[in-house]
Amino acid sequence: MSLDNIYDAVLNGKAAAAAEATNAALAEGILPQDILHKACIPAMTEVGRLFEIGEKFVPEMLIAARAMQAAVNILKPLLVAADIQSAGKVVIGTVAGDLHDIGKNLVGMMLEGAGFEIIDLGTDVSAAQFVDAVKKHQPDLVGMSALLTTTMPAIKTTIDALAEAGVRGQVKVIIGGAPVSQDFATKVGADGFAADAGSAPRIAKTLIGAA
Ligand code: B1M
Repeated sequence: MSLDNIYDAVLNGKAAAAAEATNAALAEGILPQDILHKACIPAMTEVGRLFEIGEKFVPEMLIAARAMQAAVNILKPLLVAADIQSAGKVVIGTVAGDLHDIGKNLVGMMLEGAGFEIIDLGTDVSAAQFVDAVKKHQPDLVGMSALLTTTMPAIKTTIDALAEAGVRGQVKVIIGGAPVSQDFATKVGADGFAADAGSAPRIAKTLIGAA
């Protein structure tokens, strides 16, 4: 059955098979939102769970995310046309002075896999750019990634800038990156911390009350 094929293809990181099974499911008349919610998202949730318990690793998570992307690329125009509600909108970026984006991209893909709409600001994103993006896109969440001990303070600078601009109250802030911890998140006033891309969707949903 096509949904099982899509689930297996995403779980095992087979992009071509995921695309083929998605097209087959659509041809069978399965709704795009059912393909997303009953095959793609459960598969990525399982990938995240396996990553959290150490049974999958970063490369496997990346290829699973790419396989899911292959399915989502087919579904996206159909979902937009059907006006499916997203799980929430996330503005995400790597903070000022920091060019590391592999982890941030992975988190973005996992969030997208969980049904979030992602606005990716890229790397070296200044506090002002985050503020402008919040004003422009009105997201539910702001996600910040920092990989350097020297750029971690930019997370606090950005949170402070959101407050100064009067938009801190309208978003939840989730942060992560190798040197970042829950303790640091608490100190700088972030709402949440995710240690890895596997747990990020669960924590993001909890933060906006969509868990
Ligand atoms: Co750089 N680098 N790097 N680097 N680099 C580190 C981070 C470093 C630990 C290496 C080392 O010295 N051992 C070190 C930092 C030391 C420190 O600050 N204490 C370091 C350094 C020093 C530097 C430069 C200063 C080197 C130099 O030029 N002298 C320089 C800085 C450039 C800059 O940013 N301004 C630099 C440059 C680079 C490259 C450009 C060469 C490259 C980045 C390429 C890219 O990202 N496109 C690079 C890389 C690849 C690394 C290492 C080797 C790998 C990072 C990575 O991608 N990990 C790294 C050493 C290491 O970590 N072993 C290192 C895989 C990735 C999946 O994990 O990013 O941790 P990670 O993301 C995880 C979690 O942290 C979490 O989920 C992800 C997936 O599970 N997460 C979030 C991340 N963001 C999140 C956001 C969330 C939630 C969870 O919510 C929004």
